[in-house]
Amino acid sequence: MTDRPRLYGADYSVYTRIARLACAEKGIAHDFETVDIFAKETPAPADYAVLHPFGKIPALRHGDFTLYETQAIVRYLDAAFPGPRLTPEEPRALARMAQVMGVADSYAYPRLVWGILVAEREGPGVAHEALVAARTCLAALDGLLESPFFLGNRPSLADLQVAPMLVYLALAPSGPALLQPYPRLRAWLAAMQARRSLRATRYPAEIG
Ligand SMILES: N[C@@H](CCC(=O)N[C@@H](CS)C(=O)NCC(=O)O)C(=O)O
Repeated sequence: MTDRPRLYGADYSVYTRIARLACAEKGIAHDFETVDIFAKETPAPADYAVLHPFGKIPALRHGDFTLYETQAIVRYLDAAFPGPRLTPEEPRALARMAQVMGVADSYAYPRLVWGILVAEREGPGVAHEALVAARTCLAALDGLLESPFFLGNRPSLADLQVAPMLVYLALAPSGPALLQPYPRLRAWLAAMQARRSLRATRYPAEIG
């Protein structure tokens, strides 16, 4: 298949960034079309509902093949394109990768991005329960981290799934204090942020 994949999403979006990171890590040339799902004045184009019936970002088109759900997108990109493999073959490593990605989606995204960053920036502030929930999540991620990467010596899709969430957490007013007890996780995040892929996909909020 020779068509360039086309990714639909927004530069501020955690999940769009995960897909863009997969492209960047593998060197996949692609087209990017902004779909600003939160913009009231410029809503997603009417035909976007065909690409994503749940109205979220990102979505991917590759030739006549379309896909939504970020884990599916990054697994497809990793399997269908050349470049460094981001998925291990060994059964336990593969299971661990799936576990970390599941933890990211089920716990880190709601607890760290919405429960802390968005609550502090836009909401009434962070409730005690939200801080407890965030700490539980960070402790679990720290426990799963096999430095230098989640699966040990090689980066995988697990690193790409978690990094955009922790980048946002670190930008929240209480983010640094929440991360403070976890030096290994902080070192991992700093190393991830130094990677070319993360530098090329920075959130507007990171730039200024
Ligand atoms: N399960 C989806 C989640 C995607 C998602 O939540 N994207 C956010 C932006 S980072 C979104 O589109 N939010 C819009 C909304 O919830 O209305 C995936 O893995 O792709």
